[in-house]
Amino acid sequence: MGSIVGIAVVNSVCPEDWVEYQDTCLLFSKDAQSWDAAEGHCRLFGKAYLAAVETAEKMKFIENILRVLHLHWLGARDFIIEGSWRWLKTGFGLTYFNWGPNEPDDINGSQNCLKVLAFNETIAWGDASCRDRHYYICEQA
Ligand SMILES: [Ca+2]
Repeated sequence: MGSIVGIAVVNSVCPEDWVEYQDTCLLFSKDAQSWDAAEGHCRLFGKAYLAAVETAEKMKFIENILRVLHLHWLGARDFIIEGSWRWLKTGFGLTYFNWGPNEPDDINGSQNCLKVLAFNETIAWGDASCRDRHYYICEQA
């Protein structure tokens, strides 16, 4: 009676409310901001930046969380050279892509920020006006 059958030791390296992914911590925001404001908010959270998704595995991880959430900003833009998307995290061009159908479409020539959202059943990427206010994903190395 009353024996202890197991003790779960929570040993996450991430702050409260952040989720651990490999060597990084991810925060899914509870507020909606423009891309620039979102980036500023991530910076306020220590050494965080808008999240980069460099691999299909990481995208899968984010997808599983986003199935129940709204669309979010990710940390890439093509505002310097149209169509040349770069991660804020590294400054490097994207080598992995996960565009949704007919994306990116650069509507009105003014969609230069990366969002992740649901296209019917699929979670994928689109471009959006950087001034739009969306939830966002911060990443802390
Ligand atoms: Ca664009």
